[in-house]
This record gives sequence, C-alpha cells and structure tokens, in this order.
Amino acid sequence: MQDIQQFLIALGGNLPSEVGDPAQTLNAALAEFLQSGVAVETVSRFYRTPCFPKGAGPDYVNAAARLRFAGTAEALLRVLHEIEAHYGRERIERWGRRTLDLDLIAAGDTVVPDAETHAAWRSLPPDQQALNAPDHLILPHPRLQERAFVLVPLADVAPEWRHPVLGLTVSEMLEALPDKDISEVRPL
Ligand code: PH2
Ligand code: MG
Ligand code: MG
Repeated sequence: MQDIQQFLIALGGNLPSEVGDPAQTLNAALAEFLQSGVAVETVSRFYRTPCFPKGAGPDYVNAAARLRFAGTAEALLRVLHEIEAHYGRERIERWGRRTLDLDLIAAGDTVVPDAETHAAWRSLPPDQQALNAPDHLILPHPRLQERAFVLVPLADVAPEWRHPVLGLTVSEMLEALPDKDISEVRPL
C-alpha cells in the first residue's frame, strides 16, 4: 500500500446545485470524501468572496480542507472530478460560474510535473491565463500564491505549509497580498 500523503484542496461554488446554495453544496461534497477512501482532517471556515475576474459571475463561497489519502495525486484528482460531477458541475466556462469546484492545491511538498514546467505556468502573463489551461496536473497549483480566496481559507487549515518552490508558508504568501484583496474575503 502507498504511503498516506497530506493533500490540500480548495473548494468553491457560486451557483445553486440540487442540494441547495453553495455552502450546502460544499458541505455535501465534504461528506462524500470518506466513501472514496479520503479522510478529511480539517475544514476551514466558509467565506464569501467576490468573483474573479471581477464581474464574471455572482460571489463565490470558498473554503479549504486538509485531506489524507493513500493514493497518488492523479487518483485524488479523479475523486475530486467525480464529486464535482455529482453536483451538476459542467465544464463549459473556465472561470465564470460553477455549482462546485474542487481544486487540488498541493500534495505534501511535491512539485508536479517538474520545477521547470511549474515555473513556466506560474509566470504565464495574465492575458494568457484565461486562454491557456494546462492539460496535465501542475502542483502546487500555479496561481495559489496570488489568490486571497485560496490563501485565506488555506491559512485556517495549513498556515505553516511551505510552498516547495517559492519557499514561503501560507501565512507568508497571505501577508504578501494587498490588504484590499484579503479584506474582501469575509467569513460567512
Ligand atoms: N474560481 C475560479 C474563478 N474565479 N473566484 C472566486 N472568488 N472564487 C473561486 O473559487 C473562483 C473564482 C475558477 O475556478
Ligand atoms: Mg478553481
Ligand atoms: Mg477547478
């Protein structure tokens, strides 16, 4: 059996699903992990966050969780996609609206697929970010250090987790963001 690894995920949604509003959808999704052999160690508070990019859709509810799972990052990603599908997630628009988005943020301190590819995705200019989606898993998530809607919830569950490429903890990455971005992320 494989080693049990610690994984960090981000949860979000800004459209109602068949189980209710985004907060109800996030709770229902979290309850499903155990059936897939994934242990949910800690869940953050839930936050209301303005949609990024601004104006692309209604406010999101965002959260983060620390998971333990005895499988690969790719296997966990399949579980995330299965759970998303249960809540009516349709992969049409990349950024605007979704009932449930489960993003794999990190698998311990592993860098996937390699440091060079990671650097290329991290430095993608903003106008290219909406056009180019990686077709393979990139870990840690290449945009996590820029987004208050990821870092604020993550600071609830893993403030000391250190980014294996940037060398900064979650708390340090959060401190580097503009105060305005942080103040827009409000507990529900
Ligand atoms: N997710 C996106 C696009 N925009 N905005 C907020 N506030 N929260 C999100 O989780 C989010 C977003 C793509 O997954
Ligand atoms: Mg997302
Ligand atoms: Mg996603």
